[in-house]
Amino acid sequence: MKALSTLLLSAALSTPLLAAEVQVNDPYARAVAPGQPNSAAFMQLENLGGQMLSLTGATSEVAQAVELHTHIQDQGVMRMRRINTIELPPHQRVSLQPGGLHIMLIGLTRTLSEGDEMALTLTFSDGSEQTFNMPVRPVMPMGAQKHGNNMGNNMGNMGQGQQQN
Ligand SMILES: [Cu+2]
Repeated sequence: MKALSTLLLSAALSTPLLAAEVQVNDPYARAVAPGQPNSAAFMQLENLGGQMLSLTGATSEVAQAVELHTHIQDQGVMRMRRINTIELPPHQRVSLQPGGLHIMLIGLTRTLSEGDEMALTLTFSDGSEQTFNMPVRPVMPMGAQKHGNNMGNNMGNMGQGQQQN
């Protein structure tokens, strides 16, 4: 829970106005090898309020574009697909995790190495924003520790299907 308290503190410092009633838990970004163009961020989003909300976008200085993505099964193959929103039902926790919903960091402007930190800003359907820092750490593809074949590496092949993640 140390990460959470650090997160809440940094969120409080960076957003003086009361943000959406969404609590961000355990955010982290995928470490990628130098030169890799893309990465992804994961976290749990908990809508503490009684109103339906959704995540409508995200930005970060570490990437030229930030998109909301999910994975779908397409004829037995996992593929990433861009989505416009991630719904956050009241009093529920939504997990963004490898192999599922995630925040795609496209066109990295710097290397994301294990131990780094990066900032991310989330925009919600009520117009509010939250900016917070997250650690960069290794994220293994589901079920395997294969090198050099993770989601970030495969973004350029998005139309061709994903074997990992
Ligand atoms: Cu993606």
